[in-house]
Order: sequence, then structure tokens, then C-alpha cells
Amino acid sequence: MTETIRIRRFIARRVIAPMNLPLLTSTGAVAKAPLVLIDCETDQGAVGHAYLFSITPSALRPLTAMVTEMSELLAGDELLPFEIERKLTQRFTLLGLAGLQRLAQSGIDMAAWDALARSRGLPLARLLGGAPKPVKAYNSKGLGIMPAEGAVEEAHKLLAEGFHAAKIRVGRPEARDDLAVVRAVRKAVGDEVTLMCDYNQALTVTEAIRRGEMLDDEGLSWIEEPIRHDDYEGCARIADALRTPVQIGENFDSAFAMQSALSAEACDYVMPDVQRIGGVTGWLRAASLAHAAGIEMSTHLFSEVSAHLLCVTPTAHWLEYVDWADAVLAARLKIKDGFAIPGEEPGNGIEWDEAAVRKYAVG
Ligand code: SMN
Ligand code: MG
Repeated sequence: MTETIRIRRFIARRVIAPMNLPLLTSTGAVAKAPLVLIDCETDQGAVGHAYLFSITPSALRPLTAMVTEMSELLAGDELLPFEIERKLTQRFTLLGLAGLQRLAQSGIDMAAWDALARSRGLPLARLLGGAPKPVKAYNSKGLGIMPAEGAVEEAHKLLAEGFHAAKIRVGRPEARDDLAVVRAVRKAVGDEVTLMCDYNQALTVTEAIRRGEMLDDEGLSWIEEPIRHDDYEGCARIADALRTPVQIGENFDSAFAMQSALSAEACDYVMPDVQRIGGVTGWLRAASLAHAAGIEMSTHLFSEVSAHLLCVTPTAHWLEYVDWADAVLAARLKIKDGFAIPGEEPGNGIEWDEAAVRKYAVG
């Protein structure tokens, strides 16, 4: 008989972690990583870890408050992520299961799964019925909106970290400037390197088709979020018009949203974000949808947990690698020859560097 494990509480701490490379997207700069670090304490001693990336510092406090309220609701319950999901979904339905609520709930879920994995002495991938294995990864840390010269230099730097793939941020005011950067990077890195691009929702449908046609012969593996993330009908028109695959998904706030996108044939590929799709539990639901639709599924940020999740994703495609939590982590995700290699140690790969957590703590 397996012993029942109960939740003691979830603790949320706020840090602002420095980033090695600031990233300029079409929405503005991401230069520091505001993170909520979550610990799931259990009555058996195992502690699960997860972090949330709030993008903007002002979201740290409300996120922490929501995690704390969720903790009070769950204290004493058995450590069962599906039951946690049921309870939180019921409780927060009137507020709405999106936005910061979604992030907080996903963080609780990730920390709970990690506590479960550690309690059983298993890496997350094994707890989920798979095994840690190398997953194809691209280095997404840099290549923001910058002039061609800087982009070429940065591309070399990113690939030198052990990758054969990188993502270029696009959405400059002039389409020809995006094209010039894509061409310069391609020329510098050669045809063997995989390059994707990401507009971060900057365009209209008409402009996305115009710019997409300009990029169609540049050998890009996908064009990401060309327009408003939830205009699935518009995305479908773009995907239909272009030869380059269209990628969306980091803004799906549940597997239901992904189902709507798939029904609308909005995209060729999907890349849910584990802190928005509903944590590990939400990821598993989305992975089944992608499997059923026969569509490749990549990850978004959160490289440590996501590497484990790709190991149990039937249509696993690319891991997006960023190291934005590294300043507060005791261990780094291993990268070798274009692959990320999740470890065999119990849990999801996240360990805090407590001295660094104290150093970067914010009130
Ligand atoms: C992105 C999302 C959030 C923060 C920085 C960059 C980008 C990506 O959309 O897909 O990496
Ligand atoms: Mg993106």
C-alpha cells in the first residue's frame, strides 16, 4: 500500500533574476526575470519546486497572493494534481480561469507534480510513464529586435552554447529590415542550422500574409504568432496563404483554447506554455489533443519542466531553451549537440540556489 501524502502548504517567494542577455521583442524589452518561486511542502517531507515568470514586476505580488490563497484552500488535502485542478477550477470559476489566475494555478500544479515525483524518488518524466531522454532544443535566449550585425554576432554566440537552432525576433517597423536580418543570420550560420521567427502578435492579417510571403523562401522552420494570439480565424487565413508553417500556442490558457485553435485550423504547429496551459496536468491534456490532431507540439520557456514533458508528448517537436531562471537555480539543464537532456534525479530538475534566492529577493 502506498502511503497517503498530504499537502502542508505552498510557499511563494518573489525574486527578480538578472538575465545574461536582454531580449528585445516587438512588444518591448525583457531584461530581467521577475519570478515567483513556489515550494509545495508535504507531510512526508518531500518539497516540490516550480517557478512562474510574471514578465512584469508588478505582477509578482498579485501572483504571490493568489498562490497563498490557493495554498490555504488545499492545505491538508491529499497530494493529487487532478483533484487539485478540480478544486481550484471550481473555486475560481467566477473570477475566470485565465490571466494571473491561470499562472498561479499552473504553478501550484507544477510544484505539486514535483513533490509527487520526489516523494516517489522518480524524475518527472518517469512519474508520467516515460523516461528522461534527449529532446531537440533551440536556443531562444537572444536574437531580439536588433540590427543585422548584432544579430549575426549573437547567433554565433547562441549556437556556440551547443545548439543547432535559434529563433529570430521579428516585427520591426519595416518588413525589409526583418528580411535583411533573417538573410544575414542565415548567410552567417549556413543551411544546416534551424531558424524560426517570432512576431509576438505584431501584425494585421493582411500584413502577416505580405510579410510571410517575403519570408517564404528563407528556409524558416516556422513563423510564430504573426497576429493577435486569439484570432484563430485570421491565423487560419495566414497559415493557408503561406508555405512556411505557422506556429502559435504560448497564449493558450487551457487545452480548451487549443482545441478551438485546432478546430479553426489556425496553425500548423502548437507550442503551449506550461504556466498558461495548466501546468503538467494541462500539458498532458493538450498533448493528447495534439496527438489526436496529428500536429507537432513544442514548448514555451520553462525549459527544465518542459524537457521532462516533451519526453511524454507523442508529437514532441522542439524544446524552447532559455536560461532566465538560472541565477536562482542550483542546477542547469544539460545541453549537448543540439539536444537538452533532462536528468534522472527525482523531480522536475528545479533546485534553488538559496543564497542566490536571498540575494535577488524582492519585497
Ligand atoms: C517570448 C515570450 C515571453 C517572453 C519573452 C519572449 C516569445 C517566445 O514569445 O516565444 O520566446
Ligand atoms: Mg513566442
